[in-house]
Amino acid sequence: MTRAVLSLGSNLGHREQHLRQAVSGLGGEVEQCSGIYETPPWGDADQPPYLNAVVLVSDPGAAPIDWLRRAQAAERAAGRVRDPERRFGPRTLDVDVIVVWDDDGRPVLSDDPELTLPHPRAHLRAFVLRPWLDLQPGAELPGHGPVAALLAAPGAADDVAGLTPRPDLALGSTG
Ligand code: A4P
Ligand code: MG
Repeated sequence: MTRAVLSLGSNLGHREQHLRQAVSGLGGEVEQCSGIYETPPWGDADQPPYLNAVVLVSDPGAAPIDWLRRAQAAERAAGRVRDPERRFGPRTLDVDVIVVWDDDGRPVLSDDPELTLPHPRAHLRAFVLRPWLDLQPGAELPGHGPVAALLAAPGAADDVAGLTPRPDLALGSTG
């Protein structure tokens, strides 16, 4: 049994549809979906704005690596094309594994480049932390502390004001 927080992002094509299709194909139980935020591009400014959201998922039969495999399958299904020259460039769908908890509720820690846990850049990203906090107000990012504090810290704090809630859009179930 594992639970996971997955982040979803899209800035090409029918962005909302890409996010919704990803959620419907993750398997296991989608326990909670955050609201959707419109966010300015991070890391590579020369691209369209993103829609971002996070989901809380669980599956009695899923190992941590299974969440990565499912994330990558969702990206392929959205027709994502990787540009090796643009690491942080535009994409129909990006699904990242932010944190995974084991059967006992302990966070899984990994420095394996294939699946690094928690996600190595999550603590810097308002577009991950803000929707996650909406779902779990007491959330903690292992090794970094409370998500609420990270959102107030230099790095993410400057970006929070740029996030625009999109209550006109939804992932399909309520958070
Ligand atoms: N990998 C290792 N750990 C993980 C993990 N915890 N979750 C490996 C997901 N993947 C993980 O990922 C590169 C490699 O990371 C994979 O081989 C995987 O095994 P990728 O999906 O092939 O490449 P990527 O998506 O270009 O890299 P990455 O690191 O996911 O990109 P980022 O850092 O997510 O940047 N701005 C806004 N506003 N919103 C966004 O969503 N997204 C990006 C993408 C840039 N700017 C953005 C947004
Ligand atoms: Mg990714």
